[in-house]
Amino acid sequence: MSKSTQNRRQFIANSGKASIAIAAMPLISKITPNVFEVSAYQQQALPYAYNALEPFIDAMTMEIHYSKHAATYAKNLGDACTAEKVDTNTTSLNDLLKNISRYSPKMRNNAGGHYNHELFWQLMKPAPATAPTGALADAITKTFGSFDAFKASFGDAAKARFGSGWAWLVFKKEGGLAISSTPNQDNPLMDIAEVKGFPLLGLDVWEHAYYLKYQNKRPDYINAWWNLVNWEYVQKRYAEATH
Ligand code: MN3
Repeated sequence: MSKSTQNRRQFIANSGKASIAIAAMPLISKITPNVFEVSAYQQQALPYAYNALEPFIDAMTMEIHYSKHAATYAKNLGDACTAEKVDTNTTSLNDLLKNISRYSPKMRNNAGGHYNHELFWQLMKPAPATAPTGALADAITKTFGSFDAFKASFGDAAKARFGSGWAWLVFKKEGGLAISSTPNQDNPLMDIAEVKGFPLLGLDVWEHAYYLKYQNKRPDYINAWWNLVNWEYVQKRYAEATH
C-alpha cells in the first residue's frame, strides 16, 4: 500500500470514528470547557496514556476507571439532565453542582461522579514536581504548619473516609484552605457539602481506583499517589480561586 493510500485509509477510519463519537453524544454543551471549572458535560480525552502513571497506578486500573466507571457517570449524567430538564447549553456543571439539593440522587451521584473524575485525571501527571511553589505553597504552610503536615492530614482524611468517597483540599467559600472528605461522589461545590468551596485537589478513594494493584491497602495507594500530583495544575486552580 502506498503511503498516500495508507494516509487516506487512516483518515477515513478516523473520520468514521469521529462521526460515531459525535452521534453518540446526546448533549453538546455550548459552554466552553474551562480547565478551572471542568464544566463540559461530556467525558474529555484522558490527558495521557493508560500506562503513563505506572508504577503508581497500573494501566488496567486506569483503563477500567476511565473507560468504564467514569464513562458511565458521564452517560448517566446526560440521561439525568434529559429526565430532569436541565439545559446543558445554559446551565454550567458548576451551577448544577451548586444547586444539587434540588435534583434527584441520580443527578447528585452522576454530576458529582463526572466532575470529580474529569478533575481527577487533570490532577495527575507522570513525573510531576514533588511539591507546590509560590502562593499555594505559602498558604499550605500557613494553614497546616508545613507541606509534610498537610500531606499527613490529607492522607488521614483519605484513610478515614469509611467506604467510598473522596478526600479534598478545598478553598473555602469564606476563604482559606481546608481539608475535607465527602461520601460517594459528593464534592465541595455541592450545596449539601459539609465543607463548601472550590476543590483544589481531590483523591478518589473508591476501591475501583486502587483495588487491582493495592487490594485492601488503601494507605499504600495514598502514599504512592503523591508521586503523581500535578502541582502546577493545583496552583492554577488556586490562582483562579483567589484572583
Ligand atoms: Mn473513581
